[in-house]
Amino acid sequence: MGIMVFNDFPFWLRFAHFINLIFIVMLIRSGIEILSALPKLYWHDNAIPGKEWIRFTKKKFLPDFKKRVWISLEEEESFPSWLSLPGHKNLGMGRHWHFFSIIFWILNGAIYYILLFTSNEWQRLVPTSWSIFPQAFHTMMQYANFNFTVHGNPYDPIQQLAYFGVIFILGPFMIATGAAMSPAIGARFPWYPKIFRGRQVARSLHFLGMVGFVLFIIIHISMVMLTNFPENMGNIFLGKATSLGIAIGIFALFVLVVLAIQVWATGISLRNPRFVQHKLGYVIEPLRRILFRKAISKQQFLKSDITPFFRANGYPPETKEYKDLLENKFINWKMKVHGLVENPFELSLADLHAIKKEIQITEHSCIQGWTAIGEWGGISMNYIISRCKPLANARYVVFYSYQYTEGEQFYEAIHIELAKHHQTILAYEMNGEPLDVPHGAPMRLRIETQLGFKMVKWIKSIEFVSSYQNIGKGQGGHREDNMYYDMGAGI
Ligand SMILES: Nc1nc2c(c(=O)[nH]1)N[C@H]1C(S)=C(S)[C@@H](COP(=O)(O)O)O[C@H]1N2
Ligand SMILES: [Mo]
Repeated sequence: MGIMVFNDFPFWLRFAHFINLIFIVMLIRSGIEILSALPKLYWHDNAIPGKEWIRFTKKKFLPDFKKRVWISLEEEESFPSWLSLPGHKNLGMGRHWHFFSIIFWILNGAIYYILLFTSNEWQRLVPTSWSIFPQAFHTMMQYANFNFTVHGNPYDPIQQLAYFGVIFILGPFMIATGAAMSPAIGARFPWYPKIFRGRQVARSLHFLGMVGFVLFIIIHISMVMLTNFPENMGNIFLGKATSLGIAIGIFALFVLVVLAIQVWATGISLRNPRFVQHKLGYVIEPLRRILFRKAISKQQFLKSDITPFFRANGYPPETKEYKDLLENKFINWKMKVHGLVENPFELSLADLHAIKKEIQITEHSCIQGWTAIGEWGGISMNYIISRCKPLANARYVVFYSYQYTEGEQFYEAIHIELAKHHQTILAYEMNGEPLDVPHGAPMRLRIETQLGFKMVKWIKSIEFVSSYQNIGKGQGGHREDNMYYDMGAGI
């Protein structure tokens, strides 16, 4: 191949680089926020407390319910705002920023790829000969002698390999491991997370990829500053070399812009989370609906896959009403089905047992990050739907719990289409035993394409509604109301 002569960096390339950095910083900080909700990483989907390969918490958490029910909300850590977006236990906010940024990061990346390959710019990045490796070794020796100004076209072999690796390997790897954590994707394509040997491995790899990005950014910026700073700054921002004074000026301005965006996003998330939940939701939600609306669960794990210790979330109900029911082994329990239906009715435990039992072995994904596989036995939501006959204007199904948290009844609303999925069931058995109290006795919801928080435990009643605006704080569920989670719980 002849020697390519490159011109200055084109505007689109410099612009894409700038946009990329803005969103990468956002993704890293919001990702760390998401990590803080379960600051433990595992190599197995059983995610047994104590078996993590790394943890960022000193809190005690026991894998048994003998003395009391430990709930996974107790595992959340409060990370500082300089580190995570927005910090201080705000998983909901972290997720909104992460998903918002990912849309634009991928879009920017896609445009960048297209322009790269429709121009000759790709030839700066993509090595076209194996000689790159001996050359890189040679360059390494020069680096070792503190000679960092190795000339390339414009990159030296080490730079070329590093940039190629980050752009064409690490970037796609982060998308692939991120997608493997989605319960909707894993439910529809159970083989997909298996490529990574499960969601916990994907989560661990996603974390290591983030560490890779951070290291790359630190080294990249250091090298830009240590090797011919004015020329580099000029190339990155103006497309051509410039003087030291101007270089320092643009660098300072650039750092300021990135910082200002971070400070603003952090502040607004802490001060007005509802605003962020709604505004970012407008962007994220339609896309999520297009991607996941049709996704149904095709999971069927083996009995041997069942997780020995299945975490619980949410403390069991403390009300007298529930305790009385429990004392009488739920003989007096009656679940009410009502709202926009032709035929409201009530169900007792005896009624439940007379209805055809569905059994499924599925993987549970808590929004905080842990997973567990369990076998669930119960009745299909389609039974409820066919029996109560929802009216034409019934769009959502609301599940109310016996449980109250700080005076508010736990509930979650789901779209009626979701309720019709064949693996959406009302479970009264877990792993072949009657459902125990920590996991939702006498009956809990299972929706296998969603995150755990939608699966209401200790169910008291079911209501069909046209809108959830007048229920609770109107956001579609207790967690959406109080923790600003996103109602679309497929990722
Ligand atoms: N009533 C009620 N249901 C609830 C919760 C809760 O706090 N209260 N927590 C949810 C969350 S966040 C998860 S991950 C699952 C956990 O189910 P498990 O306790 O059976 O593991 O229950 C969901 N259902
Ligand atoms: Mo959860």
